[in-house]
Amino acid sequence: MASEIIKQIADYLVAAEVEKREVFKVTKTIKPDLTVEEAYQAQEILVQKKLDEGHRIVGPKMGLTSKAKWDQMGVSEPIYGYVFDYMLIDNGGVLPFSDLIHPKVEAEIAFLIGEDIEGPGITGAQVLAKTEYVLPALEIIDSRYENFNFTHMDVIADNASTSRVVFGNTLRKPSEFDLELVGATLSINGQIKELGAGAAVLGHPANAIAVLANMLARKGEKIKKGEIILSGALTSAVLLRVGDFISGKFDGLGEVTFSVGE
Ligand code: 0L1
Ligand code: MG
Repeated sequence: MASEIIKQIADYLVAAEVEKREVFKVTKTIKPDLTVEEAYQAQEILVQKKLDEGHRIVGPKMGLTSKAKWDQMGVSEPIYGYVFDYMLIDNGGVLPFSDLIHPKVEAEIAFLIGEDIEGPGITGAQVLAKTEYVLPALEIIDSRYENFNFTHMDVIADNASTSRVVFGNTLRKPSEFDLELVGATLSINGQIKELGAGAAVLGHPANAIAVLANMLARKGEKIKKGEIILSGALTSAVLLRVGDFISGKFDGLGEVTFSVGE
């Protein structure tokens, strides 16, 4: 049973998202000694609030999946959050900037899950065997914290900065190619800003989904058939501005685009 202070953290972060305003990190304002377990409790309350409002979960997502990010943040484990239906933007669509605080975009590979995946002990190979399709995606992250300034615990409570997602239209069987070798470029207004490969995500994007299954198992949950799961960024995240046209091009998986409107 979550304490009042954990509920207060969830309320604080939901209000920041709804009111589109940045806030100081909760480890500064509410609970300096917040633990990882408590941060996930706050995230669960935040997720439940969205479900109670009638929103639907598209799937969990993985974040902080590169060694470089772990070293930067002094952690050694990725985090997860949840993507909801209201966060989806059509491929080629428009992201209204005024809906968000300070959005950034990153290129990812998503997994459409064909069979439930229940940890512990799940491997990347088992994930691939239970994946129906992979597809390209652009994730728009929008930390509710001032200047994306947070600790590992803060960002977990903030639903891993999850904000919007654009999925591509090309669905491929994962057996058709080597996902760790899939390259991607992220361009803004025709200029390549970032590039990367699937191997940037824990050596292979399927490994990130395996880690997710094993993390969910700690609280008796599993990855479910039909979920579409972001596996983590192949590229660094790039700050967006009104008027930007964003294109992510993925080897063998096509292009994903959107524009930033007012
Ligand atoms: O999807 C992600 O990797 C975001 C995780 C949180 C880190 C950030 O907001 O930069
Ligand atoms: Mg991401």
